[in-house]
Amino acid sequence: MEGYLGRKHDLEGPNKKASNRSWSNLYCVLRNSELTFYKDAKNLALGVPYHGEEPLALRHAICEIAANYKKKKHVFKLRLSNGSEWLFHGKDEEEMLSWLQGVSAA
Ligand code: I3P
Repeated sequence: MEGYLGRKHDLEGPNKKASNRSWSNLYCVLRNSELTFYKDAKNLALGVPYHGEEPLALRHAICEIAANYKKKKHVFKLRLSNGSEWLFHGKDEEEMLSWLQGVSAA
């Protein structure tokens, strides 16, 4: 699946806050148990990931609704096996839940 989501890097590793903590609206692509980010669909077509980032490996990742995050609605949290944590913001409940399902099943 693919589409735009807001993304915020919360933790770089266990108990280590991410340095860049701002929200970005990114074109997200979920394939083969990996989540890759692009600035937009054109950059996906060109094969150019956002800021040259490596895809996130979703095996052994944990994904759940970010119940503690109160500043936005429709946010879910992804914790990777390396301890890093990311928040993702969907435009509505339905979009958030379909990504949550997709990422959980990956
Ligand atoms: C961050 C930006 C984020 C904010 C974060 C700030 O500043 O304002 O939106 O997260 O707060 O550090 P900057 O853009 O200058 O990097 P929230 O939207 O979740 O508040 P935080 O450090 O408390 O996570």
